[in-house]
Amino acid sequence: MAVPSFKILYKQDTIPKSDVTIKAIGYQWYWGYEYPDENIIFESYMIKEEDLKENQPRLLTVDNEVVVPVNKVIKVLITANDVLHAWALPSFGVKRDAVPGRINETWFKAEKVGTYYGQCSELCGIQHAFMPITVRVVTDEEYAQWLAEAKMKFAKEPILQNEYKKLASK
Ligand SMILES: [Cu+2]
Repeated sequence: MAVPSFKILYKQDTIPKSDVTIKAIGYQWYWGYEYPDENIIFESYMIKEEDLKENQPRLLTVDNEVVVPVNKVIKVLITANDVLHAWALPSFGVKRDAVPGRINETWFKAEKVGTYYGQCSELCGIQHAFMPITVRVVTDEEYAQWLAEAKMKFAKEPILQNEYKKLASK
């Protein structure tokens, strides 16, 4: 895994005022994500090898990536639904246990746009190695665009998701 070398602001104990909050929930064997302030909820599954497109790394590519804006403080709330998992993103110096019934917090601030990969780093069962973490860091404009679509596509309210499907099928 290529780890880009760039400076990250990282201190586990103090979480600065965050611009975006995301919640990561470990399941056997995938990650679920919520953007609690945006009413967004989705699941993130690894893409199987036979379904990868060109240049997509095996074991690390997911169907729905976490998308965050560059140069912003991202707070991550981390928990698990079933057994212990761990949300780890080495490029950002982030690694926190995902514990059922508890919420751990961390944060990061990515200073370069790009796609960053991590993996569950707690042995959580036979498919432990197949629940990657993929974060796409984008510009403010791209984030606003993604957010507008995600608010329908991944809406907590099923009625909005249905509207999205209708629009998308036109
Ligand atoms: Cu896991």
